[in-house]
Amino acid sequence: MKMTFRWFGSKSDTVTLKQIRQIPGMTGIMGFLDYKKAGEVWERDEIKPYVAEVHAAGLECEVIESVNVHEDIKMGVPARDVHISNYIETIRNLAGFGVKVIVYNFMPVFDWLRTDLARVIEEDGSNSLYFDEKDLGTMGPLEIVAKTSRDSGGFSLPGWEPERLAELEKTLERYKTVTAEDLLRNYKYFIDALVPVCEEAGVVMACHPDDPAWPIFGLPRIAHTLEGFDKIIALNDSPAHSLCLCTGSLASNRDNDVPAIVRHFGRKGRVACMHIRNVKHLGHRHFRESSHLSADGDLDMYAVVKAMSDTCPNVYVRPDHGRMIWDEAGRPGYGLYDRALGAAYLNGLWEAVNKCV
Ligand code: CS2
Ligand code: MN
Repeated sequence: MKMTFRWFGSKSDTVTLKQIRQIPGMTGIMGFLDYKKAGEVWERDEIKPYVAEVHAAGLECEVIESVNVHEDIKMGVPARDVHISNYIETIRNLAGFGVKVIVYNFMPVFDWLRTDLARVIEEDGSNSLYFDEKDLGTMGPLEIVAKTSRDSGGFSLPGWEPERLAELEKTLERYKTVTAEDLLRNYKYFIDALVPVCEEAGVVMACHPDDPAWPIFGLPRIAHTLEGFDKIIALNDSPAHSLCLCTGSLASNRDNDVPAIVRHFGRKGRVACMHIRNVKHLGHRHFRESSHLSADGDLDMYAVVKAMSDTCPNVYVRPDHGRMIWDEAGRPGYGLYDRALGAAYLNGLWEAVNKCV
């Protein structure tokens, strides 16, 4: 396990590299240029200073996240070829600076979705990201986007690029004729084009699950169950076509046995990295994010870490979203304190699991 932390860059993150470096066991970051639009090339002169800053702080930068896939690729329209060649250029550029894993998702239109970014947890006064499908029913896609931007406190949120969402109405309309089968076929076209370049450049593509882990707003979604990921993995046999198993995204759907999913793909050698967080179910399609501790949520973190240790012990890991605690103000889900506690807890589980053989 290589423990890392998501970092949005010195201009955009409330958390500093020095703070990240001081978290016990931290080896690197999962990086992100939060201003890039889906489909744009990540240029060498943008990547270079970011990576140099991370290295100067004594951290590695081997994983990059949210190199977002343009909707034309997911929809499979002719314009996709330009976006695919841009994506390939980005892969080469990132590889040139030592990046080994690229995390992305294949969700139409939306990345993750919540109905409240700061729901107060009554027991202790902390707050966290929250979802209740009932609230969605009354809101609809345009309202939820407006609400999320309003509530984000001015912070950029991964997957919620304003340019992409400005086109929302049009994009939703264009998706009306795209089925889950089409999406899978378009995925194959995309990944088949990337894999030879990845193999040559020494980069692994890691698909992040749909969040929440079921289709929303009638849009096709294919990456949220063991069976769905089996189909995705079968699209291309290369180990360069891999997964980023995000436990909180997967566990939003109670039907998912997350440790079993980790074991299944870990044994196949198709887990490149993991995002680890916990969720607390409050009803049907109604949950909030909890602290990482097993006792605070519905995921058995010991079982998750054990599955990882047994089947994919060398993966990159980061504590995904944390709650806002100790009066911290920052980007929803991405403050320092609770994620640092999460990392410390995961390090403890890791030590215990590996000593108890
Ligand atoms: C994040 C995602 O919120 C999360 O779970 O990990 O936004 C993730 O970075 C993207 O989906 C990857 O493209
Ligand atoms: Mn995640």
